[in-house]
Amino acid sequence: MSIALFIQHRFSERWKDHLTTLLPDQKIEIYPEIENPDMVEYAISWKHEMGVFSQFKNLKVIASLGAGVHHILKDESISKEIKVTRIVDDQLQKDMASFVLTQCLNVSRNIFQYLRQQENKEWKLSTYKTPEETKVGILGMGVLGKATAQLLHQNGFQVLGWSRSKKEIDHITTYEASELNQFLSQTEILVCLLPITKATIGIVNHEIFNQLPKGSSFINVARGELVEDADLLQALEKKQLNWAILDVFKEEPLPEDHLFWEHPKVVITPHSASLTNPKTASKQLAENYLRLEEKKDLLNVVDRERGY
Ligand code: NDP
Ligand code: OXD
Repeated sequence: MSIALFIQHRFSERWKDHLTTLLPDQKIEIYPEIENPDMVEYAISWKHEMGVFSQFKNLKVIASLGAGVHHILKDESISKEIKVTRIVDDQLQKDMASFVLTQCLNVSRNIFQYLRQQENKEWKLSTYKTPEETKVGILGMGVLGKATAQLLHQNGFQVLGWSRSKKEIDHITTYEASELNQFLSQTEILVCLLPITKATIGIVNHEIFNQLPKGSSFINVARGELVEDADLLQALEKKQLNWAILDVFKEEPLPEDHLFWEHPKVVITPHSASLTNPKTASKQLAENYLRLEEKKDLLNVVDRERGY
Protein backbone atom coordinates (compact mmCIF):
# COMPACT_ATOMS: atom_id res chain seq x y z
CA MET A 1 0.00 0.00 0.00
CA SER A 2 1.33 3.48 -0.80
CA ILE A 3 0.51 7.13 -0.22
CA ALA A 4 0.40 9.55 -3.14
CA LEU A 5 0.42 13.35 -2.99
CA PHE A 6 -1.59 15.36 -5.53
CA ILE A 7 -0.77 18.83 -4.33
CA GLN A 8 -0.80 21.81 -6.64
CA HIS A 9 1.10 24.93 -5.55
CA ARG A 10 1.52 23.65 -2.01
CA PHE A 11 5.14 22.58 -1.46
CA SER A 12 4.83 18.81 -2.12
CA GLU A 13 8.39 18.01 -1.03
CA ARG A 14 7.87 19.65 2.34
CA TRP A 15 4.74 17.57 2.97
CA LYS A 16 6.52 14.43 1.87
CA ASP A 17 9.36 15.13 4.33
CA HIS A 18 7.00 15.62 7.24
CA LEU A 19 5.04 12.48 6.42
CA THR A 20 8.25 10.48 5.97
CA THR A 21 9.36 11.50 9.47
CA LEU A 22 6.10 10.17 10.88
CA LEU A 23 5.89 7.07 8.64
CA PRO A 24 9.56 6.23 7.98
CA ASP A 25 8.94 2.82 6.37
CA GLN A 26 6.11 3.99 4.18
CA LYS A 27 6.35 4.56 0.43
CA ILE A 28 5.21 8.14 -0.29
CA GLU A 29 5.11 9.34 -3.88
CA ILE A 30 4.37 12.65 -5.55
CA TYR A 31 2.08 12.53 -8.58
CA PRO A 32 2.86 12.09 -11.48
CA GLU A 33 5.89 10.03 -10.35
CA ILE A 34 3.88 6.98 -9.29
CA GLU A 35 5.51 3.59 -9.75
CA ASN A 36 2.41 1.40 -9.56
CA PRO A 37 -1.00 3.13 -9.43
CA ASP A 38 -2.60 -0.10 -8.17
CA MET A 39 -0.63 0.18 -4.92
CA VAL A 40 -2.03 3.61 -4.04
CA GLU A 41 -4.78 3.36 -1.40
CA TYR A 42 -4.36 6.78 0.27
CA ALA A 43 -4.21 10.03 -1.66
CA ILE A 44 -3.64 13.54 -0.34
CA SER A 45 -5.15 16.27 -2.49
CA TRP A 46 -5.01 20.00 -2.85
CA LYS A 47 -6.79 21.03 -6.06
CA HIS A 48 -5.94 17.83 -7.92
CA GLU A 49 -6.55 17.59 -11.70
CA MET A 50 -10.17 16.60 -12.26
CA GLY A 51 -10.50 12.91 -13.17
CA VAL A 52 -6.96 12.00 -12.14
CA PHE A 53 -8.06 9.45 -9.54
CA SER A 54 -9.83 7.16 -12.03
CA GLN A 55 -6.48 5.50 -12.81
CA PHE A 56 -6.05 4.47 -9.15
CA LYS A 57 -8.25 1.39 -8.93
CA ASN A 58 -7.53 0.56 -5.27
CA LEU A 59 -7.86 4.05 -3.83
CA LYS A 60 -9.77 4.03 -0.52
CA VAL A 61 -9.28 7.51 0.96
CA ILE A 62 -8.72 11.00 -0.39
CA ALA A 63 -7.50 13.38 2.31
CA SER A 64 -7.91 17.10 1.69
CA LEU A 65 -4.82 19.09 2.57
CA GLY A 66 -7.13 21.83 3.82
CA ALA A 67 -10.32 22.28 5.83
CA GLY A 68 -12.28 22.78 2.61
CA VAL A 69 -13.22 19.77 0.48
CA HIS A 70 -15.12 21.19 -2.45
CA HIS A 71 -12.06 20.75 -4.67
CA ILE A 72 -12.51 17.00 -4.09
CA LEU A 73 -16.30 16.70 -3.94
CA LYS A 74 -16.79 18.57 -7.23
CA ASP A 75 -14.86 15.81 -9.04
CA GLU A 76 -17.74 13.60 -10.13
CA SER A 77 -15.39 10.89 -11.35
CA ILE A 78 -14.53 9.95 -7.75
CA SER A 79 -16.32 6.75 -6.71
CA LYS A 80 -18.85 7.08 -3.88
CA GLU A 81 -17.00 4.26 -2.08
CA ILE A 82 -13.95 6.45 -1.53
CA LYS A 83 -13.88 8.21 1.85
CA VAL A 84 -12.97 11.91 1.93
CA THR A 85 -11.32 13.45 4.99
CA ARG A 86 -10.34 17.03 5.83
CA ILE A 87 -7.99 18.90 8.13
CA VAL A 88 -9.18 19.95 11.58
CA ASP A 89 -6.18 21.46 13.29
CA ASP A 90 -5.66 23.80 16.25
CA GLN A 91 -3.07 25.86 14.39
CA LEU A 92 -5.39 26.30 11.39
CA GLN A 93 -8.07 27.57 13.79
CA LYS A 94 -5.71 29.95 15.59
CA ASP A 95 -4.40 31.36 12.32
CA MET A 96 -7.89 31.90 10.93
CA ALA A 97 -9.10 33.52 14.14
CA SER A 98 -6.13 35.89 14.34
CA PHE A 99 -6.49 36.85 10.66
CA VAL A 100 -10.17 37.75 11.11
CA LEU A 101 -9.45 39.61 14.36
CA THR A 102 -6.75 41.63 12.57
CA GLN A 103 -9.16 42.56 9.78
CA CYS A 104 -11.96 43.49 12.21
CA LEU A 105 -9.55 45.81 14.04
CA ASN A 106 -8.34 47.25 10.72
CA VAL A 107 -11.95 48.05 9.85
CA SER A 108 -13.03 49.40 13.22
CA ARG A 109 -9.85 51.50 13.72
CA ASN A 110 -10.05 52.92 10.15
CA ILE A 111 -6.64 51.48 9.19
CA PHE A 112 -7.63 50.71 5.59
CA GLN A 113 -8.96 54.24 5.20
CA TYR A 114 -5.71 55.71 6.55
CA LEU A 115 -3.64 53.60 4.15
CA ARG A 116 -5.69 55.02 1.27
CA GLN A 117 -5.28 58.55 2.67
CA GLN A 118 -1.52 58.05 2.91
CA GLU A 119 -1.42 57.43 -0.85
CA ASN A 120 -2.58 61.09 -1.19
CA LYS A 121 -0.61 62.50 1.78
CA GLU A 122 -3.98 63.28 3.34
CA TRP A 123 -4.05 63.96 7.12
CA LYS A 124 -7.68 63.40 8.12
CA LEU A 125 -8.75 62.08 11.48
CA SER A 126 -11.87 59.90 11.87
CA THR A 127 -13.71 58.78 14.97
CA TYR A 128 -13.81 55.07 15.62
CA LYS A 129 -15.84 52.47 17.45
CA THR A 130 -14.30 50.31 20.13
CA PRO A 131 -14.61 46.51 19.82
CA GLU A 132 -17.20 46.64 22.63
CA GLU A 133 -19.32 48.90 20.38
CA THR A 134 -18.92 46.71 17.29
CA LYS A 135 -20.99 43.68 16.30
CA VAL A 136 -19.30 41.02 14.19
CA GLY A 137 -21.53 38.36 12.60
CA ILE A 138 -20.06 35.08 11.41
CA LEU A 139 -21.77 33.02 8.71
CA GLY A 140 -20.81 29.40 9.50
CA MET A 141 -20.15 28.37 13.09
CA GLY A 142 -18.13 25.25 12.43
CA VAL A 143 -14.61 24.56 13.61
CA LEU A 144 -13.16 27.80 12.22
CA GLY A 145 -16.23 29.95 12.86
CA LYS A 146 -16.30 28.99 16.54
CA ALA A 147 -12.58 29.57 17.09
CA THR A 148 -12.86 32.95 15.38
CA ALA A 149 -15.93 33.92 17.42
CA GLN A 150 -14.14 33.09 20.66
CA LEU A 151 -11.03 35.13 19.84
CA LEU A 152 -13.17 38.10 18.76
CA HIS A 153 -15.11 37.88 22.01
CA GLN A 154 -11.88 37.70 24.05
CA ASN A 155 -10.83 40.93 22.34
CA GLY A 156 -14.00 42.72 23.29
CA PHE A 157 -16.15 42.42 20.14
CA GLN A 158 -19.83 41.57 20.36
CA VAL A 159 -20.14 38.38 18.35
CA LEU A 160 -23.10 36.81 16.55
CA GLY A 161 -22.98 33.47 14.74
CA TRP A 162 -25.26 31.90 12.12
CA SER A 163 -25.28 28.24 11.16
CA ARG A 164 -27.54 25.55 9.79
CA SER A 165 -28.21 24.10 13.24
CA LYS A 166 -28.63 26.06 16.49
CA LYS A 167 -25.52 26.29 18.69
CA GLU A 168 -25.00 27.07 22.37
CA ILE A 169 -21.66 28.89 22.69
CA ASP A 170 -20.71 30.94 25.75
CA HIS A 171 -20.79 34.73 25.11
CA ILE A 172 -21.85 34.33 21.45
CA THR A 173 -25.37 35.14 20.27
CA THR A 174 -26.25 32.31 17.93
CA TYR A 175 -28.84 32.04 15.18
CA GLU A 176 -30.01 29.03 13.19
CA ALA A 177 -30.79 28.83 9.47
CA SER A 178 -34.30 30.33 9.70
CA GLU A 179 -33.05 33.34 11.72
CA LEU A 180 -30.79 34.83 9.06
CA ASN A 181 -32.68 38.14 8.90
CA GLN A 182 -32.36 38.78 12.63
CA PHE A 183 -28.67 37.94 12.47
CA LEU A 184 -28.00 40.24 9.51
CA SER A 185 -29.96 43.22 10.80
CA GLN A 186 -27.49 43.55 13.71
CA THR A 187 -24.23 42.63 11.99
CA GLU A 188 -21.76 45.48 11.34
CA ILE A 189 -18.86 43.34 10.15
CA LEU A 190 -19.96 40.21 8.28
CA VAL A 191 -17.47 37.34 8.17
CA CYS A 192 -18.03 34.43 5.79
CA LEU A 193 -16.81 31.03 7.02
CA LEU A 194 -19.24 28.72 5.26
CA PRO A 195 -18.24 25.70 3.20
CA ILE A 196 -19.23 25.43 -0.47
CA THR A 197 -22.30 23.22 -0.82
CA LYS A 198 -25.29 23.16 -3.17
CA ALA A 199 -27.09 25.38 -0.62
CA THR A 200 -24.33 27.94 -0.14
CA ILE A 201 -23.00 28.72 -3.64
CA GLY A 202 -23.87 32.39 -4.28
CA ILE A 203 -25.51 32.74 -0.85
CA VAL A 204 -23.81 36.09 -0.15
CA ASN A 205 -25.72 38.27 -2.59
CA HIS A 206 -27.70 41.53 -2.67
CA GLU A 207 -30.36 40.08 -0.36
CA ILE A 208 -27.77 39.58 2.33
CA PHE A 209 -25.98 42.90 1.80
CA ASN A 210 -29.26 44.84 1.83
CA GLN A 211 -30.21 43.49 5.24
CA LEU A 212 -26.99 44.65 6.90
CA PRO A 213 -26.96 48.09 8.55
CA LYS A 214 -25.75 50.71 6.02
CA GLY A 215 -21.98 51.10 6.02
CA SER A 216 -21.19 47.57 7.24
CA SER A 217 -18.10 45.70 6.08
CA PHE A 218 -17.62 42.21 4.67
CA ILE A 219 -14.76 39.77 5.18
CA ASN A 220 -14.65 36.64 2.98
CA VAL A 221 -12.22 34.02 4.21
CA ALA A 222 -14.23 31.01 3.01
CA ARG A 223 -14.52 30.65 -0.78
CA GLY A 224 -15.13 33.02 -3.70
CA GLU A 225 -17.97 30.85 -5.02
CA LEU A 226 -20.12 31.82 -2.02
CA VAL A 227 -20.35 35.45 -3.15
CA GLU A 228 -22.10 37.16 -6.08
CA ASP A 229 -19.30 39.51 -7.12
CA ALA A 230 -21.56 41.89 -9.07
CA ASP A 231 -23.82 42.29 -6.02
CA LEU A 232 -20.80 42.94 -3.84
CA LEU A 233 -19.53 45.67 -6.17
CA GLN A 234 -22.97 47.23 -6.28
CA ALA A 235 -23.26 47.20 -2.48
CA LEU A 236 -19.90 49.04 -2.31
CA GLU A 237 -21.02 51.58 -4.94
CA LYS A 238 -24.22 52.28 -3.00
CA LYS A 239 -22.18 52.61 0.22
CA GLN A 240 -24.34 49.87 1.67
CA LEU A 241 -20.97 48.26 2.34
CA ASN A 242 -17.96 50.25 3.50
CA TRP A 243 -15.11 47.73 3.06
CA ALA A 244 -14.79 44.30 1.45
CA ILE A 245 -11.79 42.31 2.64
CA LEU A 246 -11.39 39.38 0.31
CA ASP A 247 -8.99 36.48 0.81
CA VAL A 248 -10.65 34.04 -1.60
CA PHE A 249 -11.91 34.32 -5.16
CA LYS A 250 -13.76 32.33 -7.81
CA GLU A 251 -10.60 32.31 -9.85
CA GLU A 252 -7.23 32.17 -8.06
CA PRO A 253 -4.85 33.85 -8.59
CA LEU A 254 -7.29 36.72 -9.11
CA PRO A 255 -7.01 37.67 -12.81
CA GLU A 256 -5.10 40.90 -13.45
CA ASP A 257 -8.06 42.59 -15.12
CA HIS A 258 -10.50 41.86 -12.28
CA LEU A 259 -12.34 44.96 -11.00
CA PHE A 260 -11.53 44.08 -7.39
CA TRP A 261 -7.82 44.89 -7.84
CA GLU A 262 -8.30 48.61 -8.28
CA HIS A 263 -11.44 49.14 -6.26
CA PRO A 264 -10.67 51.70 -3.51
CA LYS A 265 -12.89 49.90 -1.01
CA VAL A 266 -11.63 46.37 -1.63
CA VAL A 267 -8.70 44.88 0.27
CA ILE A 268 -7.17 41.74 -1.26
CA THR A 269 -5.08 39.02 0.37
CA PRO A 270 -3.90 35.98 -1.65
CA HIS A 271 -5.84 33.11 0.02
CA SER A 272 -3.56 33.33 2.99
CA ALA A 273 -5.94 33.72 5.95
CA SER A 274 -4.92 30.34 7.35
CA LEU A 275 -2.48 28.01 5.63
CA THR A 276 -2.43 24.35 6.65
CA ASN A 277 0.71 23.91 8.70
CA PRO A 278 2.67 20.80 7.55
CA LYS A 279 4.25 20.32 10.98
CA THR A 280 0.94 20.10 12.87
CA ALA A 281 -1.42 18.80 10.17
CA SER A 282 0.78 15.97 8.85
CA LYS A 283 0.16 14.19 12.18
CA GLN A 284 -3.51 13.60 11.43
CA LEU A 285 -2.76 12.63 7.82
CA ALA A 286 -0.32 9.99 9.12
CA GLU A 287 -2.70 8.87 11.84
CA ASN A 288 -5.52 8.36 9.34
CA TYR A 289 -3.23 6.34 7.13
CA LEU A 290 -2.42 4.04 10.08
CA ARG A 291 -6.13 3.83 10.90
CA LEU A 292 -6.83 2.80 7.33
CA GLU A 293 -4.20 0.05 7.55
CA GLU A 294 -5.64 -1.14 10.85
CA LYS A 295 -9.21 -0.91 9.49
CA LYS A 296 -10.20 1.58 12.24
CA ASP A 297 -12.60 4.52 11.86
CA LEU A 298 -10.93 7.52 10.22
CA LEU A 299 -10.74 11.02 11.73
CA ASN A 300 -12.47 14.05 10.22
CA VAL A 301 -14.47 12.20 7.59
CA VAL A 302 -16.62 14.44 5.39
CA ASP A 303 -20.30 13.76 4.82
CA ARG A 304 -20.18 13.65 1.04
CA GLU A 305 -23.95 13.96 0.68
CA ARG A 306 -24.12 17.08 2.89
CA GLY A 307 -21.02 18.53 1.21
CA TYR A 308 -18.93 19.38 4.31
P1 NDP B 1 -17.02 23.29 9.18
O1 NDP B 1 -17.53 22.18 8.31
O2 NDP B 1 -16.45 22.94 10.51
O3 NDP B 1 -18.20 24.34 9.46
C1 NDP B 1 -19.11 24.73 8.49
C2 NDP B 1 -20.18 25.60 9.14
O4 NDP B 1 -21.03 26.09 8.12
C3 NDP B 1 -21.06 24.82 10.13
O5 NDP B 1 -21.36 25.62 11.25
C4 NDP B 1 -22.35 24.57 9.33
O6 NDP B 1 -23.53 24.49 10.09
C5 NDP B 1 -22.40 25.82 8.48
N1 NDP B 1 -23.20 25.60 7.29
C6 NDP B 1 -23.02 24.72 6.28
N2 NDP B 1 -24.00 24.82 5.37
C7 NDP B 1 -24.83 25.76 5.82
C8 NDP B 1 -26.03 26.32 5.34
N3 NDP B 1 -26.59 25.90 4.20
N4 NDP B 1 -26.63 27.28 6.05
C9 NDP B 1 -26.10 27.71 7.24
N5 NDP B 1 -24.95 27.22 7.76
C10 NDP B 1 -24.33 26.26 7.06
O7 NDP B 1 -15.97 24.10 8.30
P2 NDP B 1 -14.68 24.89 8.82
O8 NDP B 1 -15.10 25.85 9.85
O9 NDP B 1 -13.59 23.94 9.13
O10 NDP B 1 -14.25 25.64 7.45
C11 NDP B 1 -15.09 26.56 6.79
C12 NDP B 1 -14.51 26.94 5.43
O11 NDP B 1 -13.40 27.80 5.59
C13 NDP B 1 -13.92 25.78 4.63
O12 NDP B 1 -14.93 25.05 3.96
C14 NDP B 1 -12.98 26.48 3.68
O13 NDP B 1 -13.63 26.76 2.46
C15 NDP B 1 -12.64 27.78 4.38
N6 NDP B 1 -11.21 27.91 4.70
C16 NDP B 1 -10.49 28.98 4.21
C17 NDP B 1 -9.18 29.16 4.53
C18 NDP B 1 -8.40 30.34 4.04
O14 NDP B 1 -7.18 30.42 4.22
N7 NDP B 1 -9.04 31.33 3.46
C19 NDP B 1 -8.46 28.20 5.38
C20 NDP B 1 -9.28 27.12 5.85
C21 NDP B 1 -10.62 26.99 5.51
P3 NDP B 1 -23.78 23.31 11.15
O15 NDP B 1 -22.81 23.58 12.28
O16 NDP B 1 -25.17 23.49 11.57
O17 NDP B 1 -23.49 22.02 10.45
C1 OXD C 1 -8.48 25.34 3.38
C2 OXD C 1 -7.88 26.51 2.74
O1 OXD C 1 -9.57 24.93 2.99
O2 OXD C 1 -6.67 26.77 2.93
O3 OXD C 1 -7.87 24.81 4.32
O4 OXD C 1 -8.57 27.25 2.03
